[in-house]
Amino acid sequence: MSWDAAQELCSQRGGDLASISDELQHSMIYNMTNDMNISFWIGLRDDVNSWRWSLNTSSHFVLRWEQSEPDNANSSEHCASISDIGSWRDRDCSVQMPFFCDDGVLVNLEKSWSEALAHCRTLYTDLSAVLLSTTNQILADELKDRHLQEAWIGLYRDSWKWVDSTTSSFRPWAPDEPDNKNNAEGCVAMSGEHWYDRTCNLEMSVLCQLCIINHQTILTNNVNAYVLFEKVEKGSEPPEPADQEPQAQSQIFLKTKLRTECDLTHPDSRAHLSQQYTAALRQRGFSDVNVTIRNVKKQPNE
Ligand SMILES: [Ca+2]
Ligand SMILES: [Ca+2]
Repeated sequence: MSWDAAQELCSQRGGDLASISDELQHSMIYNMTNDMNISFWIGLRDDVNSWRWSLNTSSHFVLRWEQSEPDNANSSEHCASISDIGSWRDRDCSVQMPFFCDDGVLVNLEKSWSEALAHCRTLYTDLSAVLLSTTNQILADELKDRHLQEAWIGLYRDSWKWVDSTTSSFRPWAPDEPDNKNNAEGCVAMSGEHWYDRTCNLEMSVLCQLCIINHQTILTNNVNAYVLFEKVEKGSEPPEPADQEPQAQSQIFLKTKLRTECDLTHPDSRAHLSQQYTAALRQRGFSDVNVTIRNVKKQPNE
């Protein structure tokens, strides 16, 4: 299943692709899947257009990118510069160049973007945010006057985003990942304990995050359950539901194991989970589904 299809599947079940924002969630999922030897999609995606100002501003701004920018060349361009004609480029943040602090103060020192940010924050307030086209023109003119071609502004790309807007910097990438191979890897899969950026249209299993129950009083801690929908190999799919007259009914027992941070000792969360399983099985052609949750065990902290 492609990443987009995976997200669709999860949202049909009232959930979303899984967000994994800390070590605890990560080890829970790892423990659930480490004997399965598969890769599966999680809800992290490269957001190439996710630009924000270092100065914490909610202002909207008109983007003034140069043609064919931002291009995130070599997947390493996360900071923005302004040129002497007033157009913007994304650039490798470690490139050294002059920069504008807020209020349009040009600092003619060659610094990396983060050094520039630190400099401006010490002596002024921040790197320059360019919210108005007049400001943009003033900065461009300033560069021209000083015979400089390019300078940092306070715009940077916050590239990896969780679909559910979780903010967390927890990212257990595999060594040398994310590498955005062939400039085509915009989605994240987990395999074993590591994450990999992969091409979004790869066919893969899916980790959904379900059991998002709005009963704050019931559930004291996290309310996330992760359910893995394994990629079904061709030929092993369950048969299509038959349109013909009913045949002798057969019963199939399926047993599955789920790890969750939901409090399954509460009947409401059990019911919610049962509904989600029932829907998943119906979609796969099973009728008269009867889901029983048993052997609820509280695990000591792992
Ligand atoms: Ca660029
Ligand atoms: Ca990769």
